[in-house]
Amino acid sequence: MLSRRAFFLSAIATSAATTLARSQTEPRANVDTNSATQTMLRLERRGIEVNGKPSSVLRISQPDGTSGIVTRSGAQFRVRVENKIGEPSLIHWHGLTPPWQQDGVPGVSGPPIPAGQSADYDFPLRFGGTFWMHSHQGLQEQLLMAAPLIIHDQRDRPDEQEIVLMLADFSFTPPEEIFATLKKGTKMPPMAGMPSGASTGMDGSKGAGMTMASAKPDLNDVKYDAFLANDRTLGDPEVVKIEPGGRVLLRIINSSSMSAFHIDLGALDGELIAVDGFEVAPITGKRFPIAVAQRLDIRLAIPNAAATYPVLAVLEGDNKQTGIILRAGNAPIARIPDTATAASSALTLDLERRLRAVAPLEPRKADRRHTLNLTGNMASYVWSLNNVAWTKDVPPLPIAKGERVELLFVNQTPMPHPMHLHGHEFQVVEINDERFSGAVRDTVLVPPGHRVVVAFDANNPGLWALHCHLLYHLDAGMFTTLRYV
Ligand SMILES: [Cu+2]
Repeated sequence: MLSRRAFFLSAIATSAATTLARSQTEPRANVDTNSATQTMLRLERRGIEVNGKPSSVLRISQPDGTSGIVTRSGAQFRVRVENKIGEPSLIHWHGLTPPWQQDGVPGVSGPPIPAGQSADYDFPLRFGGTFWMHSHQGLQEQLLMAAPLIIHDQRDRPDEQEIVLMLADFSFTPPEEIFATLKKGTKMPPMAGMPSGASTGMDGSKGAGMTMASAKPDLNDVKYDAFLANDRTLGDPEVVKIEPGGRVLLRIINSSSMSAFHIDLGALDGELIAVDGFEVAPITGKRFPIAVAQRLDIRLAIPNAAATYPVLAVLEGDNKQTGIILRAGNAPIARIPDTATAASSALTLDLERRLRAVAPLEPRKADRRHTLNLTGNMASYVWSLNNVAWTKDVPPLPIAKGERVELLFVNQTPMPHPMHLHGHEFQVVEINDERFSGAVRDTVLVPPGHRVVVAFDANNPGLWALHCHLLYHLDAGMFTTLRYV
């Protein structure tokens, strides 16, 4: 019984904020029911087959079967979520900036939607881009309770074919069992027994001086049965028809619970034009890293000939891969193995350092800086921020409306952590003590031993989650909140 979500949700179930937020989650009084239609999203159970074996998972889809939502910048996000999975759930709109009561974090933004009930959402969409939605309840995300949330805007080209590529990690083992196994520590991590108060990175080094060669990060602590691209493996991949000589916009979403990848475009050069929905000065390449919860928008110019172009995602630190196949004309489709010829390295910040926001934050001195040491104990699988594993009694980080706030993430553990702030876009402004005007985004990777600073404007008052997006780290306590009015 206790295995489910451990203390994370049981602790917040009784939170006082819960009752307050309940009525505010359903702002029906403000809804102009005449002028805009409401999109229905159903949370449902579904069966899928992975490598020929059936499995029961979850989904977020419209009554016509469409997964997630495609909408436009400037429109209202007017949605009703119906919970038909027979247990409580709540959906987070990852990367959006709704009023805090509609952010979809159980016990922080509001209570979960009880089985058989629904909740309404209604807020304006401030910007466009590639976003996504996922359950923030317990370990439901591991059961593929995630979907694209695509917001078109003036950047989209009418002559461009849009292709969404959702990546996920999949296991036939129930998530509660995966979590229990992690807590038992049957896997021998390099840092087993590291005390939770340890203040240095692995091998004692810290910050910029550390190289990946001297300090092998601890990756992939869950052994997955498959990696999915749009719910399929390379044994039976999605084949997308494209025009020879045409243009393609790949919207890649890493909805994995725990897995980071290198996108491999093979023969094609891609132009990276946005990360986490926000425009960057274009960067051309064939390989792009994507951490958990991040998104990449990549433009492709397709050569004018019949051919197939696999778009692959290779697991970091491993050779397992997944992907889809773009097919121009009637080219024959070759089978792609689900292991790459060479293992992929761990993700680094090499690309992050090169990214430059097209619309950076206005230059301004920070009014406040919070340091968040990313801490944990591999052996007992307790993860924390500043050595505090989150409970509802942890006080929110204080900030004030109108402030420019900086968050300094210092990773003192041997694992990389993709850090996500809710309700605000932030800008990456410093890596290992070097300032620069980096990407605007909502999730940033902090590799072992690294120091990353992000800046944001406190322009959306409320109680907001800030956490590692690795599902089992988040559930184990690498989570906190910040609050302002
Ligand atoms: Cu983490």
